[in-house]
Amino acid sequence: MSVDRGHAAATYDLVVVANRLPVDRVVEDDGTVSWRRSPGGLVTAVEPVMQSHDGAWVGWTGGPDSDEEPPEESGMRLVPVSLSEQEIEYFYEGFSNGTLWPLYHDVVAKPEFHREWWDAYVTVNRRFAERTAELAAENAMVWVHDYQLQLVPGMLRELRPDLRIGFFLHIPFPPLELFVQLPWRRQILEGLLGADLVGFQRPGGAQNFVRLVRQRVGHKTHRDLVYLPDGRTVEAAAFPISIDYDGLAELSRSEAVEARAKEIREQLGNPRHLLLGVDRLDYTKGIYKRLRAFGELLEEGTLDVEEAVFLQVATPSRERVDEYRRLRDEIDRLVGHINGDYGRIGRPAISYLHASYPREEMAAMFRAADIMVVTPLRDGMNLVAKEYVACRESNDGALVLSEFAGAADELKQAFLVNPYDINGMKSAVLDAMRAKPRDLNRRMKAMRKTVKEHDVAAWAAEFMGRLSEARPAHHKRLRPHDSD
Ligand code: GDG
Repeated sequence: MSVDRGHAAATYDLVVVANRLPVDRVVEDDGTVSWRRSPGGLVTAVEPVMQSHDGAWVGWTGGPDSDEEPPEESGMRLVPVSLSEQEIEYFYEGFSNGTLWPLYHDVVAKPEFHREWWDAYVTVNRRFAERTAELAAENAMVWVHDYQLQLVPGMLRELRPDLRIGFFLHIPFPPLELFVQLPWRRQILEGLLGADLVGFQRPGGAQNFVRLVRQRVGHKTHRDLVYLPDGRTVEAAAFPISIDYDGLAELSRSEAVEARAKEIREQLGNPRHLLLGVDRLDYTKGIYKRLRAFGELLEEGTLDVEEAVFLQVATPSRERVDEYRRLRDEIDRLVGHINGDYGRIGRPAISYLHASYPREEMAAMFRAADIMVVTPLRDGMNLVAKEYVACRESNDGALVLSEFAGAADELKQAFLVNPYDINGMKSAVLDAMRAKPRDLNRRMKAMRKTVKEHDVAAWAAEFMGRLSEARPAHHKRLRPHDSD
């Protein structure tokens, strides 16, 4: 129960802690400040749980030195954590996105290790932990999110041993052989072990974590449980994240979206096959290799622009990080080259959009596309694959999906590919183009059923349910005789 609501000393039964608050600060032309709910599944996911609890959300506003508190959103208090310009550079762009992000994604780019980045990571994690410790009611549940905040569970446990702490990692958790490159590997593992429940997208992530804890920290483990010397037990498990299936399916059925989907196809010259890619412009998403595969199909004459057009949306992302600038240049060059060689007047082979769009426009693109191409080199889950499926009311359309996306565990009826195998991707695209409508129908129906049944509300309920069963900190579990 909350105490002194609206007062500085108010406390909450449930506290969500994430790098970003679920709202963006918008300054209008006349200088007035407003807050806009930011797109993203996490708010939708935790909204129902938040409404039945008395909830607060702790996060950064996205700008420097701002601790202005936004108004409540969906019944939860939004509590800002302020970052200085230098912390944005060292903690966010540096350690989070220049060290951990590439290290956790199979080292597809080279992680950089800088001691001053690490120091900022510790400082900012401590700020999040301290703010959360002030806000959580006695025995409250705290749900910490993602790679930017891996030290928070441990720091919070020290400040508040009464709390039930859950942590969910949205990105992959790497195998031991890669994780051990990290000079601060021990501190990160100890940070995570502050939680009662550590959630991952795939079972492999949980296994990697438990193996590391056993081999590198020396704790006893049994299957997905870790036994700590103080008698606490930490559980590691997979909770594959999902989308608001019903909400998106409904939007995609609207007349406006249907009309817009038709218009998009017309504007692209009504090709027989419209291929679509939608990604943040990130080197993990495999955009370059995917477009190369398409370019080769045109080069060989297997396809031509009259029959197939590729629409690629690349949402601007992390533009101040060097590696992202380089990627943008490389893709610009490749698209220019393919369009220069194979496009015709009014008919580029690739329609490349470096911009972000409203939800309705995204739904219209999903409805318009015959083949959705999702080929990350590594991805925690990939929500775009699930969103495409939710928009295919007529059970048509094909999904070409990387084996290395978490979504491949559930979307088994997709045309699965190894995104490093350009020939393999070319064949999968051709298979998808040539598949019989009956085959596509069968595949899409099965995938829609999976995503509908396992939507984001189910995901949040499962995680929270498991966390609420976690033993309180003082409760000692019996240890097994053996560990594995
Ligand atoms: C991380 C993990 C994991 C994209 N462009 C626009 C737009 N989007 C939306 C998509 C989708 C979301 O952003 C992107 O989610 P993804 O899952 O594809 O990828 P990440 O951003 O890398 O997310 C990932 C996820 O966390 C959740 O745990 O699945 O593996 O890397 O919803 O539709 N939305 C709008 N306009 C755009 O231009 N409105």
